[in-house]
Amino acid sequence: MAHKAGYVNIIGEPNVGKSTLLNALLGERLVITNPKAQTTRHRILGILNGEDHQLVLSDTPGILDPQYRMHERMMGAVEEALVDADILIVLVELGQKPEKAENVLSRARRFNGPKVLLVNKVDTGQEEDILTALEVWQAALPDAKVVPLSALHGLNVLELRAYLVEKLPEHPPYFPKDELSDRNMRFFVSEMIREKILTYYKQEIPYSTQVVVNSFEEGETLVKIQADVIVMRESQKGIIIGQGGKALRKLGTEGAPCHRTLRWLQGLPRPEGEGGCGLAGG
Ligand SMILES: Nc1nc2c(ncn2[C@@H]2O[C@H](COP(=O)(O)OP(=O)(O)OP(=O)(O)O)[C@@H](O)[C@H]2O)c(=O)[nH]1
Ligand SMILES: [Mg+2]
Repeated sequence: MAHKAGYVNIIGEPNVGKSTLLNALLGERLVITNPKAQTTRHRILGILNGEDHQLVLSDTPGILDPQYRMHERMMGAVEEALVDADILIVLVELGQKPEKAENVLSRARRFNGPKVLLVNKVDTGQEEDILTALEVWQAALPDAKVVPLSALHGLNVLELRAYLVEKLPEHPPYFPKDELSDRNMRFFVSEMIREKILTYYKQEIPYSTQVVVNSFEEGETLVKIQADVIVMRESQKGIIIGQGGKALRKLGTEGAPCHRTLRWLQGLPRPEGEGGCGLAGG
């Protein structure tokens, strides 16, 4: 049988669950997710390899009206994802209204290939609300296949994966079949630290922060990381460090399930349970 391969690109408003869906389709926790909006800043590929197919999934930043230079770069990543998509996934969440999703819908209408509109987070609503949502989204994007989804709880994820494989065009693989992403380890390590910053710090701090990884050293059960956390203002530096260095210590030592993901990316066997991340020094 001929090999099938293609780009499946996920777009949607901030916080609707795009990164959660990418992870669910891959069956791995590759990209970071968070209850705070604007978690994803880049386009990130997650590659799902099968014997006779390769799904190149792409996570993108949530679509918004750019207010900063970084937003402009983030929206550039969304536009790029629209250009090379073979199949487009438009992700919305239950409770969201098409009238307020013009940013997403106008981009989806411009796309000519097969498109799937997924109504995510259906675990949060009643059947009646779900049925109504499916109808209004179908009316808003008539040429899309509209499907309810819970990316977090795995509802319709396997079915979606099978549908995407079925719709893939015949094509040789775009990436070597043992590759899992277009991004390197250093990138994922910095993302994992950023995820902790999103979780532990309030207000504007996560949005004013960048992380640069200088080194990481992998042991059997612990990954030791040396990284710089760059902030925009001097006052934010104090907040990141906290009283007596308490906040930074917490950031540096609290467990994140990064060890497993890092080993998975390298094709290494993984220990049972979830390993921790250690940040060396300040
Ligand atoms: N209840 C419920 N929550 C979900 C579901 N999918 C995602 N979430 C939650 O929604 C929040 C946002 O998820 P993300 O995957 O980070 O969303 P995103 O669209 O990638 O967000 P940005 O990168 O900020 O644009 C997280 O707290 C997820 O756990 C779902 O199916 N049900
Ligand atoms: Mg995201």
